[in-house]
Amino acid sequence: MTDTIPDATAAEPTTEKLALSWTHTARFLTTASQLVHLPATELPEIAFVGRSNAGKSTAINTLAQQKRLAFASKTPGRTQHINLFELGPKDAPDALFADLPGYGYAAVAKAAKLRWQKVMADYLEVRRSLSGVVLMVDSRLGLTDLDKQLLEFVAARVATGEIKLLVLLTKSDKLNRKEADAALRATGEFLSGMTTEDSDVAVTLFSALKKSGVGEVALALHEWAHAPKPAPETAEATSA
Ligand SMILES: Nc1nc2c(ncn2[C@@H]2O[C@H](COP(=O)(O)OP(=O)(O)OP(=O)(O)O)[C@@H](O)[C@H]2O)c(=O)[nH]1
Ligand SMILES: [Mg+2]
Repeated sequence: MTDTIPDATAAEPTTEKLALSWTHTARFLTTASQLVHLPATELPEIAFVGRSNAGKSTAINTLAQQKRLAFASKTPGRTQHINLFELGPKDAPDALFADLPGYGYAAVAKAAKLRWQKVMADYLEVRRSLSGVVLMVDSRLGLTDLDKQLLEFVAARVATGEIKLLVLLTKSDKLNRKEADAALRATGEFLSGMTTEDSDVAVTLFSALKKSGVGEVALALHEWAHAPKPAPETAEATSA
């Protein structure tokens, strides 16, 4: 493994290897239990969201090729705060990953559950730097009602391309080929309802255990983080 950090300005096309060396730079930045405590940032932020136990923290660790960057656990509800990770060169970070608390864990007291669902919804609504959402869905369960509610929150900004969306069907090592195809098809059908000319929406199988889908996902996130941002005037002009 080299320590070379990919140069966003390099002319050569980004390969999975380059993208993985970029995700490998992920380091802990800060943790916040409330939105107001999150640092304001101009860096594009990619949020990892999904039901409790869907594999969000494990996916971050796998992409970063680090064992204990984000805390993964057999106990659902492990991630209770919004944890931010910074990526890119140390002196010129170029993106943030946000590990969000999972939703839908039945054993959490109702008040706590509602509180976290609210934090989650508020985060998706107010976080200006949010440029991508990675929704982790247990491939054996598929999209649940809560996942669909979350997608509703961001649908308008996904349609305009302001927020990019990637659904990871996690723990795909637990499925056989036929089940994996069926899971991909069902999720793809739902997502086709959110897809427009301007949107960037995709679904893919992912296994931290088998390390499958890791390179493709790193590449997609690298592209999101390094895509040129349209100037606000241009965005207004095209919507007028
Ligand atoms: N077989 C298999 N198990 C996985 C995979 N990814 C995660 N897991 C397991 O699923 C459990 C939950 O993983 P986490 O990454 O902690 O899930 P989370 O979504 O961060 O959970 P919360 O923080 O509670 O919201 C752990 O026991 C992981 O080892 C995978 O690709 N394959
Ligand atoms: Mg977690």
